[in-house]
Amino acid sequence: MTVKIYGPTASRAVRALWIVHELGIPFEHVPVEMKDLKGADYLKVNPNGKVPAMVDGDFKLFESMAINLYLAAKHGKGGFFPASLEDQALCYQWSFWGMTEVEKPLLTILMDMFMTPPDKRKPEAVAEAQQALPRPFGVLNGILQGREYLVGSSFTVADLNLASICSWAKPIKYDFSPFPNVSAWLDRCLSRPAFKAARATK
Ligand SMILES: N[C@@H](CCC(=O)N[C@@H](CS)C(=O)NCC(=O)O)C(=O)O
Repeated sequence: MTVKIYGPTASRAVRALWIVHELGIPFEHVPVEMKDLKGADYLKVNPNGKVPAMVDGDFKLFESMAINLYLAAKHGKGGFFPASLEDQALCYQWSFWGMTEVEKPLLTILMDMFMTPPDKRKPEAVAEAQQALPRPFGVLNGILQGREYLVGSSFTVADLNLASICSWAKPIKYDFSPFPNVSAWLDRCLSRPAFKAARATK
């Protein structure tokens, strides 16, 4: 069964495209345009009118982290989705943590820099977002001390999910100099061929 991934590459859909490339499973990319997300056809796929969404046979799923954890659990080999319940829980932990602690401030800065007209920019919101990031990045930097990956000793869905969120730090040129372990880990994850292939998906 071919998994369908909905959403333009230049959206959070790239997270799901990364994982299908990483897993090497057959997939169909449906690059539904942002202007069509609230149309009746797409609302049947994801009633929230957001991307990404995934369809696997009769099964529909939305939320990027849930899609990736599902696909990793279903197809992950060689520890990409770890075997032990504890290590699986750590994959959920880092995925939820990325969404709750890191995604919003990074997105605030990204949107302000690239999507917001100059007269609509909100320097206070950007300053608040900049202030929020050192705390989680400090936590991550500590966890990554002396280790290459978040869970066990190899690349897992935890790394993929969190790195896909943290990748937004690149276009905003976030200064990782106080967090060298995060910087090295992020470069390690984003240099994977599957991430590059995901970004090149048409
Ligand atoms: N928490 C959701 C967020 C989905 C989301 O907001 N996606 C954006 C694109 S990156 C979207 O569909 N925006 C259109 C809209 O909000 O109307 C996820 O991670 O899948």
